[in-house]
Amino acid sequence: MELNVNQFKKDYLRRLKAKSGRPLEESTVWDQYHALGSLIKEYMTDDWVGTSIAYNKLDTRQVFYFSMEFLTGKLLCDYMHAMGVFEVVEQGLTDLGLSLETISEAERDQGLGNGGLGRLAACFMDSMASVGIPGHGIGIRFNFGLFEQKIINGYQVEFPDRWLENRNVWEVKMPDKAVEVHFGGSVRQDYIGGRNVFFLENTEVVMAVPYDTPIPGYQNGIVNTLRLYSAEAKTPDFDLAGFSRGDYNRVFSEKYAVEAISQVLYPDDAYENGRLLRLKQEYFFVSAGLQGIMRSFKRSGLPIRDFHKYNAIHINDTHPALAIPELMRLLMDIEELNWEEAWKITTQTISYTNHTLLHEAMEKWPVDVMKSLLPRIFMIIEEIDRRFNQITERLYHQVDPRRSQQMAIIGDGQVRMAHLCIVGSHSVNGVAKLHSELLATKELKPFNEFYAGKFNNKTNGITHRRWLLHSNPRLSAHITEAIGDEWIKEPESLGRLMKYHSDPAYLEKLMAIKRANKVDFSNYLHKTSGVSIDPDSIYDIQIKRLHEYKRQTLNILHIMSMYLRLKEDPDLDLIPRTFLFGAKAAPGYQTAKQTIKLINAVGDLINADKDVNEKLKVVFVENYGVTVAEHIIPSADISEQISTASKEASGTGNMKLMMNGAVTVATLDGANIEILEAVGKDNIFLFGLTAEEVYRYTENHSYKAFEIYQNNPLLRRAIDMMTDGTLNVSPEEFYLIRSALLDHNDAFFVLKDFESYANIQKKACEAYRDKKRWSAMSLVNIAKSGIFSSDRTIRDYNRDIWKAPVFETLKGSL
Ligand code: NBX
Repeated sequence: MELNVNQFKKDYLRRLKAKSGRPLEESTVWDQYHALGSLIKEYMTDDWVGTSIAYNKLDTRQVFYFSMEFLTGKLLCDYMHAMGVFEVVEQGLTDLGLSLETISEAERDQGLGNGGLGRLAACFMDSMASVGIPGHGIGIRFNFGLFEQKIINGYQVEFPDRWLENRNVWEVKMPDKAVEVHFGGSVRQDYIGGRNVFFLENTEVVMAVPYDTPIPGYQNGIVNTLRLYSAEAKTPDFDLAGFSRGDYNRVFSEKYAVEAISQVLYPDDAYENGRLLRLKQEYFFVSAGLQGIMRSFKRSGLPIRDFHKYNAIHINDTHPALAIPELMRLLMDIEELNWEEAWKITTQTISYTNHTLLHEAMEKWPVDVMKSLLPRIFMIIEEIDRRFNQITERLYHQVDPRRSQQMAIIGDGQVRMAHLCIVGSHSVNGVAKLHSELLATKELKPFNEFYAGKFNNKTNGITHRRWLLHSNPRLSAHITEAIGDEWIKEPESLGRLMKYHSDPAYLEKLMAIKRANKVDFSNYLHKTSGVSIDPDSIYDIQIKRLHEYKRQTLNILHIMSMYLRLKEDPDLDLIPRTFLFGAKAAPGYQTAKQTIKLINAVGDLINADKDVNEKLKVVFVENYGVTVAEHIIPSADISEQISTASKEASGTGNMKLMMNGAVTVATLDGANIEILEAVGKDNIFLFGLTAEEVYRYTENHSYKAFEIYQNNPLLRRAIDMMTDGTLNVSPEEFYLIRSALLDHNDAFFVLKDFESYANIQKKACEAYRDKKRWSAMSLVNIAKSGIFSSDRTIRDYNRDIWKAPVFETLKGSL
């Protein structure tokens, strides 16, 4: 948009006064943030309304991305970049004696996600709008996002994330678009007009009230929508009689129970806890979202039989799987289509992404739970299952009679949500080449054989606008200076940086920028936690959820072994190194919580020991999340991507870090393999077992962790450090970690990969000594990161799966 500094200042001062009731001099930072947010949102309004009018007028095919999680983080600066007003606003605020940096810190992170899956959804929102695809998000407006983490005495302690306590400037409540969602009750069946008709009776009704947030594309005038539903008790049924009888407790506890649905995000990533409330959440937003889509589709006057031609619905993992039976229900019970018609529309509308191979993360719901919470939905699932079994039985009963049972949607008294998704959609994708291949050839092999062509790969990506343009302004400017700013819209043109591969001046500046970013981060860390780190040390970063398969344990055991070596030989020639961890553990995941304590205990020991603390430092950053990541990533030298091969579906932090010039220490897992393909083996440090080897060891039970413990003295001493009193803890403190490694044969091959990890770490340090070599490696990583932009990912999805139109702009279509 067109905006000059004077106009902005005038608008802003008026807005600040109106919103806060105070003049600038008396305003608080929060007043200043709130006024700025509300003004920016207003600047966006015409485009937002215009976009939705244009989509309707053009009868555009639209994409709806259903996700339990949207880990958006802060929005202010992203919005300002998208609208092209960043510099003007920054200048205007400076003129007024204010600081954009301070003001933007007042914004609360929208932390409605656990990790990769939720952040991916947020990146996709940005890329759909920027690429020009009519694509919207549908999810839940949780009152509490992922818990806030404090480290107290080395332990993780969880606190509620009250992100809405001072309101959310970006959202718009849409009460007229609220819909009813029904739970429980029973199904009555009638035969009317020659067909079976189903009615739900005596249900519990919950109102789903949408709150819309604008998602502006990058300087293209397109503004899509993220619609999050909040659960409210239905007012007319709110028991007034009970209320007037003075039965307040019951009345309020019912209201409370209804509203519990959108209270809090479940904090488990890669693990299904099977709570009833979780199933309620899943049906709640899926049903609301589909009813909303159906309502606006019907308003367009287009025939219901063409529903799939105008709507593409994508489900982010199995959490929104009930979209399949719910769409069937709406088409049959409300729109009066028959089964075959409804099935054709449903399967052609829905597509599904799988994000994990871990068995404990596979969603399964007991039949009796599903039946009593969602009786009509369960009937439909049973019928889908029955029809599917009929086909597979006919096909396989001679060759492999067990196969149709294996493939069934309902089995062992449970509904297998992944199977429902595969059967009820027209596309199933994994999130990196290796992951998609393992899905098709191992975990879901029978389905891949049955449905030729349904399985495909869509390698993940990240929005380079947030993760480079916005979070690393120095590097962005350095890039633009060299190759122009086309990369912002066409990230693969970052490849042009390759011509500076041997340009000493360019590389030197690149290293100077890294140094400056390291200073910035060390200041930030000092300000927020009091910890000092040395910008001249190597910043070695592992930031991600805490999970055994991600192997923070391997990293910390290696650090412990370095400590032991240094104690023996204080003159060991090591480049000073800062190991930085950021990670939240699921509150019920005890082994993960012990790992946090272990990292902190090792940090306490090392950081206080004068023999080693010139060369080693261990830092655990509290409350890791999107904003903290934006501060850390531009400063990283080494990116730790060390999951057990085959376990990390893709990873996306790996992409953010490479894009900011960090060099990766990696196993051949997830998208690391594609990073290797992009940068070449000289620009990445590889180690460890391959996925194939991991499968082989697991299948033939030939791995003996204890033997490695016995035969590698340094590793043994590192492991024994957990219990021998070196750390200031009781000997039982880390029993789960120790016993996972030694008594349960180390399911994640930490011991097996230790030696090759230690070797590659040595190589990485040697490479770092050679500044020229390192800076060239760093440059290659940046230059080759364009394919990991989510713009590329979104274009892939759209080309192969959604097939929505791509608009350069909507100007002129109104
Ligand atoms: O999805 C993650 C994978 O672990 C990453 O490898 C991948 O890059 C990312 C995006 O595709 N999965 C993930 O984050 N899962 C969850 O957060 C999750 C949350 C709740 C739940 C199960 C899984 N019940």
